[in-house]
Amino acid sequence: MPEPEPSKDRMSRRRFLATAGAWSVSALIAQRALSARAAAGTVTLPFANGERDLVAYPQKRPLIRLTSRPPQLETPFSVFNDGLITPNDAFFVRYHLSVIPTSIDPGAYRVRIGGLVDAPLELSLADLKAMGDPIEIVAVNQCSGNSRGFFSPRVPGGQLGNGAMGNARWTGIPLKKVLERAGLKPGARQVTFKGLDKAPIEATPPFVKALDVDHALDGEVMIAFAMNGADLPMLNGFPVRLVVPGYYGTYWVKHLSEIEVVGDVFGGFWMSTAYRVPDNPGHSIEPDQKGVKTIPINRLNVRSFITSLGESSTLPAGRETRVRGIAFDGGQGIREVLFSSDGGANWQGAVLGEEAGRYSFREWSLGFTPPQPGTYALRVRAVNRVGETQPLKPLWNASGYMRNVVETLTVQAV
Ligand SMILES: Nc1nc2c(c(=O)[nH]1)N[C@H]1C(S)=C(S)[C@@H](COP(=O)(O)O)O[C@H]1N2
Ligand SMILES: [Mo]
Repeated sequence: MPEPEPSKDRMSRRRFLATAGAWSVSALIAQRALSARAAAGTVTLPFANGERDLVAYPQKRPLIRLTSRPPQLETPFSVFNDGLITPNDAFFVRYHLSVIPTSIDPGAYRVRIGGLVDAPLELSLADLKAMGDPIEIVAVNQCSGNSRGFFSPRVPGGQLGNGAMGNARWTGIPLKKVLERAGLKPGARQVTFKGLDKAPIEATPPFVKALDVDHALDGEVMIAFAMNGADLPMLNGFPVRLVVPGYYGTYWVKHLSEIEVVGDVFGGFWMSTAYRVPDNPGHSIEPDQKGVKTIPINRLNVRSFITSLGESSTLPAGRETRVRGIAFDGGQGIREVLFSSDGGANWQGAVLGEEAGRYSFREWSLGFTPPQPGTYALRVRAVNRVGETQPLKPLWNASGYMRNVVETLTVQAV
């Protein structure tokens, strides 16, 4: 057996490797952010102006590029049929501000906790990891605007297909532990989160998000340092990000560097103006409706997809095909998934796969035998444990958030 290295050397060597890795990654990101890269191919998302390049960024396989400054990348939908966990190199990327961190020295990294606390803290990654046993939660990170490109009438914003979501096993320290160590002062009402990315001009509001104190202390919201057992990819928030199980991705602040406890409802742009939805059960309005009260977007609604077949797939008539897909919600867990092969006239229950946790994608499958050759309109509709389900007609809002209509896939039996 090789002699174990003295721990100090081992530590510095590991740190060196991590830093060197971060540097080469950063150089590549900077380079690719600034210059157009040759695409590895193109895809056409199924709506007008849906042509996109497939581009490989550092630590990423070729993904569907929505914008290049900052990089915004969507996961090709076929990835969701490969397994319940979305691999790190296939995980989507969303940024708002164009100055993104391109070199992070994990040894020098600090997370600051201040505001209405007894003792402001400055934690290194080592401090954070030494705070106790890490927790692990499998959870879906989905962008509020996932599927926005399907909105009709169309709305401004990133015209995304269905790939601005992913399911990963997140490892980190509960935010509760960190806040308890700092000690909350009386009057603490919300906790705000900010990362390292910025806008090129001062006037653009920094990307700061907020959660109520009770939510921040629920023991599940975490400062995550690993994703699927590896360091977070740079583009997904290296070295630490907030993970808010069951909540839309907008709260999952990447490159988390500042946590502040505040005594009011935080009024920053990204909470008080952006990322708000109509305050009604479907979070929807009529396209011409004005003056509706809004609230900050919060929990994921119920969704389900067929992943093993695509639009215009063919399958054999008179023979069974195993149809497969995923379902998820904001954390109640999926109770059942219903399948229809006749556009929603008749429904039957699918078989659910094992539950990897109530925030995870849940697999479903069922045997489907098209009785004769022809066109079949396949639909799936999930129901969660409190009976919430997906609408049969699309709901609409002006930001293109929270699409969860029952989708229809038209396939041919031959
Ligand atoms: N620092 C930082 N964190 C951020 C954002 C951002 O612009 N900056 N965007 C948020 C939004 S809107 C989403 S959907 C998720 C996407 O996470 P991902 O890029 O790891 O897929 O990151 C969130 N965290
Ligand atoms: Mo998002």
